[in-house]
Amino acid sequence: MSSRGRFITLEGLEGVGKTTNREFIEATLKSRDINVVVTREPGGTELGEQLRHLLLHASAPVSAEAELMMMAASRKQHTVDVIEPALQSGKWVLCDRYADASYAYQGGGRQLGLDVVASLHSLLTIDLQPDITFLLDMPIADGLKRMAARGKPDRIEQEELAFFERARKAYLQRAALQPDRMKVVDAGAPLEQVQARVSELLMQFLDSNNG
Ligand code: T5A
Repeated sequence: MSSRGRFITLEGLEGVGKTTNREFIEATLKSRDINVVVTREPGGTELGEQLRHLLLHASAPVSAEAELMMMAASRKQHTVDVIEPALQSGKWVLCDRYADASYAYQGGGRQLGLDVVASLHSLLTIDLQPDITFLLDMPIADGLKRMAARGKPDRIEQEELAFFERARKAYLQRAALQPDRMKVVDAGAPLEQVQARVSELLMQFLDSNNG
């Protein structure tokens, strides 16, 4: 039986460079002959992608609670259908956002509270923890400026600055509580510097995980 794969996640607010760094990490893992499944949340399954469309483009109002439930529904399906089977078969999984995003955006940003997010995850038995999380962090206004260059904002990107400030605070508080897993990277630096830091952290992780 192959040994269990590793679960790597990328987190951070809008425009911090998750997609850019996800591609960089994927290329590094592949150069080491690591079989990696690349996926994202919300999304990653047919149901999850349909929920993602609703979450980002719903024209009718979405309550904070409904938003959390839809994120969690996407996560449960994704975990059961894609992430767990891949890890169990020895593949590594690289995921653009996972549960930390719900603590940040719904717990912090929407002010539902971290306990509510934790209770829902517990109820749904979503207890999988990433082995390492890259939290890309930078001032919110700078990330939103990067996103603005890409066109029309989606439903969540249209939120007020205070919403993102609360989400950023929740991310950083969570990282402070779990420093071994959550690695905060300064995403406001030039891309070469960001990738040098991501690379350094990834190499340390690979060295300690036989990658
Ligand atoms: N959400 C998600 C919740 O509320 N709760 C949850 O539980 C979950 C899972 C998902 C939305 O859903 C919310 C959070 C989000 O609002 P998304 O598409 O995953 O949406 O999130 P976005 O943050 O919108 O992701 P993007 O793909 O749009 O942005 P990225 O990936 O962070 O940024 P990226 O890599 O596309 O880079 C943006 C631009 O900046 C440039 C890139 O070239 C690109 O043009 N760039 C840099 N420029 C200068 N210097 C650097 N260092 C740069 N790095 C990248």
